[in-house]
Amino acid sequence: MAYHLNQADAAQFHRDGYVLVRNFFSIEEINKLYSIAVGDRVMQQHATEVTDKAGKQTKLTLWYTPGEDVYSLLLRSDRMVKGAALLLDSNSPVCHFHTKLMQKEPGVGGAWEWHQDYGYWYKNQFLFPDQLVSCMVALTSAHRANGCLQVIKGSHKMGRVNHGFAGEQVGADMEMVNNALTTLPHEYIELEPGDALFFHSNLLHRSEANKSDQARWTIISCYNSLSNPAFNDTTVSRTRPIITVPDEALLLSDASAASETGDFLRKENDPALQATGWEQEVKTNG
Ligand SMILES: O=C(O)CCC(=O)C(=O)O
Repeated sequence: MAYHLNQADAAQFHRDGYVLVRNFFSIEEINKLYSIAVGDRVMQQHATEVTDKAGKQTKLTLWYTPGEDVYSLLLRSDRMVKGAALLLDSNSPVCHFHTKLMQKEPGVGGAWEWHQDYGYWYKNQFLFPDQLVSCMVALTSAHRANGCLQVIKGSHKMGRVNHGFAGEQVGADMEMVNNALTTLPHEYIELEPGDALFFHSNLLHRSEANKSDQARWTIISCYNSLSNPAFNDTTVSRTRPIITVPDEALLLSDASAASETGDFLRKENDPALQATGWEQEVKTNG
């Protein structure tokens, strides 16, 4: 039986800005997904490299509309969508903004600078940060050595802080980050495959480069409520309630790799990335 988030989880999320669920997906489920992901040609073709402040690159593949592939069976699963529904500040249906396959490769995978996701999504003109939530699911172990996520616990309560440039990334105003670091706990979120971290769009987070010889791969799905319009965003999946699949689907179905017809990130259409000049500098593989 898959675990479903409950009111105690929601209370933790509202207090800390995140809730960590160990073994949210089983090892069998993650093994199946990860073994497809590492050989997924379409995912690699649509991967994008993002340069951090130190000039290191980290790789991700981002897409919007969920389909029938193995990743979609994870992000559309009852446990994920109901979890998001419980945490979002709205009773309207849950939609899928986007999902990213994060591929932080051994030795080369770069850092993510301190930011709030809403630092990016404000530029898409989403109205309500409380109606946006992300869920990171670990596909490999994520430890300090290979650049696990770090968060400032409770920082979602600060509201949105200003963001500027940080390499090709959007980075939070470091004066406010340092203020937060002197006031709130700084946590390293170490994950094992199958662990899931739901986090608020205003939670300050970062991660370091992968200096180890172990890959650090995760999948991050971002959900919004249908009642949260984005006035500077042309993507469509965020306006369509997710059609959920049973929790068993990921394991039991003949799930496939990504489809050539998927709607992957097109940087020139993404206001958050345009604002950083990303679209001119980023290198797309394939
Ligand atoms: O993968 C990571 O380490 C961080 C990714 C991240 O911060 C993001 O996608 O917003």
